[in-house]
Amino acid sequence: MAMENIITTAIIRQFADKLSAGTDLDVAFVGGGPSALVAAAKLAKKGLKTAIFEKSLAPGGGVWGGGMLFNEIVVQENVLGILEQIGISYQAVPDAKGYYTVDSVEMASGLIFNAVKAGAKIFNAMSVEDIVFKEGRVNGLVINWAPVRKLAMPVDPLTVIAKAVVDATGHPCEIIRIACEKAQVKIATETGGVLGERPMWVQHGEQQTVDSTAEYYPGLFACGMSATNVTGGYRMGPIFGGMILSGLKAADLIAKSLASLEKR
Ligand code: 48F
Repeated sequence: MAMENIITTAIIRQFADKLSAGTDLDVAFVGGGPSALVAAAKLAKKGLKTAIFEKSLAPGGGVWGGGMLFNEIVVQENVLGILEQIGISYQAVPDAKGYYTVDSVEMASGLIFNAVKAGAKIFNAMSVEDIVFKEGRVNGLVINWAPVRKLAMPVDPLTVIAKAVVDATGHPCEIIRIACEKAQVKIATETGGVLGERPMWVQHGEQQTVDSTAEYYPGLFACGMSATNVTGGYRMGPIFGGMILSGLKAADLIAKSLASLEKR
């Protein structure tokens, strides 16, 4: 076989195997921002079949750009342990006890590497355009190549089945909105719908992100900024402790929920 054919068929076979395995999951994340990367790593380490579908070429979401493209982010003391486990370094902010800066490229690449090494599969350049909804439960995702969506090509999507779906799409909370609008479900908020994000208030935003991380409908969870948006929380800008804690909480909630599903 020509060397060109060897390379081509190796890639096609390997990717086909990976994608086939990724169509029947325990947990499917929509979006590969920091909260999803942390949650997916924790779930994969527990032995759950976990994948992230990310529409951009590079997962990492809002981490890469730091604050206004100054590629540094801020984290708080209570997440240093997890950064140390991954091997991500940080620097104390002078005169602000408990706050640290992290190089955003190191943070994004560290979180991605950690998730992949834990066993989570990441499918990049793949856009989630719908959910699988049946028997009163969110059962999976409808996926397509991101460029296909961008170019509005009339190409039918494929489907992923998952016991738990996580909206980790950040500010737009796209998947919860799809559930409300297309499946016409009432989610677990005061109004039964998305409350929408409030303006900047750093301390409140950080805590609300963690508090809002929840299962909003059977089979449908939200973490990170998506959860904040669903519950009408405040935004918080380039401080990321809340995203990491939200990811850890999401992993615990999902593991517990799947364990109770197994028992039924
Ligand atoms: O927004 P994002 O980084 O997720 P997050 O974990 O973190 C938020 C912070 O980055 C930042 C912040 C920090 O304090 O406020 O905003 O909540 O990443 C969301 C990811 O989801 C992808 C998108 O490209 C981004 O990488 N995404 C959004 N919609 C889709 C999607 C979709 N329909 N299909 C696939 N990926």
